[in-house]
Amino acid sequence: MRERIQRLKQELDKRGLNAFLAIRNTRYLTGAAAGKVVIVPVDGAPILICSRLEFDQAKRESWVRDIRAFSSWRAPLRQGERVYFREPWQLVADCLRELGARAVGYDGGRRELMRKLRGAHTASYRELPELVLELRKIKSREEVALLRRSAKIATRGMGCAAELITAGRSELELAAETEYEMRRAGSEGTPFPMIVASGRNSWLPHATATRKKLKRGELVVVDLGATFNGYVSDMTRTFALAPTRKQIKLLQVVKRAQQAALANVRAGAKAKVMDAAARMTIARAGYAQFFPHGSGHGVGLDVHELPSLAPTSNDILSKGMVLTVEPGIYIPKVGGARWEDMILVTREEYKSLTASVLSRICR
Ligand SMILES: [Mn+2]
Repeated sequence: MRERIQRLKQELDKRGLNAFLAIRNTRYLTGAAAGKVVIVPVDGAPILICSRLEFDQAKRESWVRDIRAFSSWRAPLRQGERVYFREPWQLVADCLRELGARAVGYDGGRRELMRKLRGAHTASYRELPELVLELRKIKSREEVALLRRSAKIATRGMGCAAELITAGRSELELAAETEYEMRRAGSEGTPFPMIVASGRNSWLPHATATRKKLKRGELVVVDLGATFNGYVSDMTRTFALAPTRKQIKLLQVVKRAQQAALANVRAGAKAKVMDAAARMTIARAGYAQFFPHGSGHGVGLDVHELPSLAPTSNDILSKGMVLTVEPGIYIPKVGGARWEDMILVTREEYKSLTASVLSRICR
């Protein structure tokens, strides 16, 4: 984590900035889930700013020594509490003044805080969200280990969902049982509301889970994720209950499209080439108009990170990236199918972090 700060400092130096305010990347840079802003000066130690009620947690979680808490009102303090009776933006302004920062980069977000900060400390502020996002693209070994654990829990959840796919069960019942199983297996929570989309819900790519019961003749899209030490996973399988021929074809094409994308993974390859391979497979089957999203995305502390696997992407794959590959086809009145795995890009190709859960796809 100190290395992340070092690399960020190099980027600041290159751009002639004195300091960087990270609002969206506090956990990545400091290790603290608690924490509002981290100030990284180009020379000197980072300062982590949090609310008073997060102070003890931030101290426990972070390697950063300089932790300062704010409180909007004056209150009696316990011994050892380092609390400034300031608004958050005032405390940030004080820190920047103390550092003599005249050129400050920041990672976006919190418009209100930035507006007030501009009024409280005069400096040139530059919004540079890509600075930390670029660093986050490549995962360290420790991060890969956590993502592997997270993916393993997701795979276990998917195994549970696979067992429960039966006509008569509701989408919500399936989601509840699966989430319970993942919690038991060590997940800190779902990074997004779990999707169980059956029948007419299956062709809505962003459906969640409803009281609707599964029926024969339906496709069921299950998209879920787990969280381990903050690192999330993302995996999708599509199940079929007494499917029609057309539904089976849909499933086969989507799996083939994923294989086509995966065949293009290696360090140095363009991300959009993976997407194009999946898109071409789907187009050849006559379904081009039914694939409205990208073919995948990076995963880390957030469920959608760089690289992006879309036709407009300029990302180049590198060793150490962790990403999902998830083509989908959604045909109204027929069904929706999506197939998603998480992979680690290696020098020559990739390693899958989610296991297959191939048995019992069709009932
Ligand atoms: Mn995904």
